[in-house]
Amino acid sequence: ETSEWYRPFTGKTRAVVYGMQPRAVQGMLDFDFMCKRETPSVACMVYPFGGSHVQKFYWGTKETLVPVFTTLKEASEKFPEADVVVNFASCRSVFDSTREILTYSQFKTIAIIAEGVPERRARQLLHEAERRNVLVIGPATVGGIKPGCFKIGNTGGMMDNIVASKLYRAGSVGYVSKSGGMSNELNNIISRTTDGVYEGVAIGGDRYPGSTFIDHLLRYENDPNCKMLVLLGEVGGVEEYRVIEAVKNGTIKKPVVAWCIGTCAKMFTTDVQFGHAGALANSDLETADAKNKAMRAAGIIVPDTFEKMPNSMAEAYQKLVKDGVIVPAAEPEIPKIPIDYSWAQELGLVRKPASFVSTIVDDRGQELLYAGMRITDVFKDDIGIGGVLSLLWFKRRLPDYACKFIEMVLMLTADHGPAVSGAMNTIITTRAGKDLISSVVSGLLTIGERFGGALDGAATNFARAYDSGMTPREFVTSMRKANKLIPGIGHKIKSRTNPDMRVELVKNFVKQHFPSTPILDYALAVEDITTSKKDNLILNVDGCIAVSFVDLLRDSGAFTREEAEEYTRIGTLNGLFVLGRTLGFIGHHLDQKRLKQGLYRHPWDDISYLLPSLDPETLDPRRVTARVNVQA
Ligand code: Q5B
Repeated sequence: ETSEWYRPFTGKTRAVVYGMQPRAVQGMLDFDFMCKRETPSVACMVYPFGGSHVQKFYWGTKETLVPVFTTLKEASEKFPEADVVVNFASCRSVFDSTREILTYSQFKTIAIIAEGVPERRARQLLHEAERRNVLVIGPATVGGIKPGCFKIGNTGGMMDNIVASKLYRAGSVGYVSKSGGMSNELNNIISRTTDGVYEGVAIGGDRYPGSTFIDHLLRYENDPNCKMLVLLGEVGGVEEYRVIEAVKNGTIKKPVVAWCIGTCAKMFTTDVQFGHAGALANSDLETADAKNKAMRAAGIIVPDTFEKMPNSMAEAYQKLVKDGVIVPAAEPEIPKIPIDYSWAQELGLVRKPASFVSTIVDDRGQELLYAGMRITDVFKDDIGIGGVLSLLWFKRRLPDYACKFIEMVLMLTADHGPAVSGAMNTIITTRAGKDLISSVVSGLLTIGERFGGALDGAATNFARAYDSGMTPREFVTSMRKANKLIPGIGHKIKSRTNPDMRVELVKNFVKQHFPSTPILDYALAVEDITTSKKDNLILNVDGCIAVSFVDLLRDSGAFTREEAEEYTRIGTLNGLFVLGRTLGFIGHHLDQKRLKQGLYRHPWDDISYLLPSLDPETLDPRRVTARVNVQA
């Protein structure tokens, strides 16, 4: 199809979308693809914020990039062939943006989507557009659709609706309506009763639309490819009379099927304002009944009720077919429309194995769930940090004494001074100018078998020894024979004579609250043996927490035996120290920052430098080998 004054949209039309409307743009591109257009109808977008960039869209199943410019000038320079603007600017900014669009002579058609444009402003725009011979569709409209060619923004709804109404290929019926919603109904009726829509425009429900019924019907009348006209008017305004006039004076010769909505207004005792701003009869002339009567009198095909409109359309269409005006074309293959994965999933059409499985938290619903417990209930029930940890680590609520125990562990492992490996690392990293996360992580990385991370090892070794029926002495001997240190035994500064009060606190609490403490008792018996050899070989804080936790896992009734073993195996217990000590590391980092401590350099006199001698023979392995060979 060629581009003519009466044909603003063809299969080659390119448009600028004004405003950031990715869904509408995707809808336009999907429509284009379905219509087998060669190029996407959206040339570019204009959005004043965020800088010029490109946005990714689907073109069928593949992806394509649509440029976004911050100015209309740039868009016009880059795409001089674009002659349509779909203006999504809000009612606040639509006046200025449309006025600017009108200054570019390349734009011949402007669709204005915004609702609530002040009537005075709308009339100013209308006047300016007329002066410049620009077709304005809207305001307050979804726009329009030209099957097989071009779709304005969100017109036609979802793709399945567009397929159902056969809007992917041209028919012979041109329609104009006020309402965007009703234009969808027309798409449906026309597709069922005729060979389909040639073009459809919703002019919008305002009192001063940019173009009116007659503007579009005259285009259709002049377009040889459009054979039959449909008008869906409504109560309010006198625009239908201009159509009546055109039919009467022979300007419109093609058959027109029409109906004016709002006939029920007479059932009300007062004036009725329908949904549209313009849908109010200001005189008898403007009532739907009066307009339907006048249209009928002028020779327009007007059914008795809206429900009978499909019959009227079918009859008018069949007559055109019989007269040879319309030769129904063979139906093309129904295009396959790729649907977005998320939508297909919502419809239950696709399934795929998830790449990730998560069983502890769900953030998708209205409320965040910790292991199924609403975050509001977490606070209502005041479950504390111990309760939250039990939900997130064990996916269950633990008894109160267990939650209290967890909190106690976190509190007493929170810090043990700046001299321990982890705190020292954190401090040095902070003093090297690093950020909180780097400093804390460098501290955490020291946690392991020797420092702070002996819990898992202690739990495993003591439990295994106990379960195997070894006496504490046999256990100590077996570890010595295997040349292994017992995890959870020994401390750098604490000893029997200088007891670690943290260990005392744990022991007392556990003895008082836990149902039974066999592994703790076993570890204390081991301690008796190790401390008899050396005073500092006490059951240390790691060891005491670990064996107590094994007793909790095994005997609290909250876990099966398998679960208890698994939690010991997968690093849960070291997690307690990691979590607790993170409190301290953050404290050390903040402390150093507060004190504005400079870069740390360790003094030479505190490092014993023991290097190899400068004798080249001992440094170079080849010389040593050569000498050995000579001797041989
Ligand atoms: N001996 C903790 O060693 C330490 C023995 C042992 C049998 C043992 C050492 C050890 C196991 C790991 C462990 C957690 C390195 C400690 C913690 C958090 C902290 C830290 C803080 C905080 C201490 C002297 C003699 C030798 C050894 C023998 C030593 N340990 N025998 N089993 N476990 N423990 N770590 O004092 O015959 O003379 O050659 O590795 O549980 O990290 O505050 O500092 O809150 O931040 O340097 O509390 O015990 O002793 O290595 O010189 O050994 O005792 O074989 O025997 P020491 P060493 P011998 S809590």
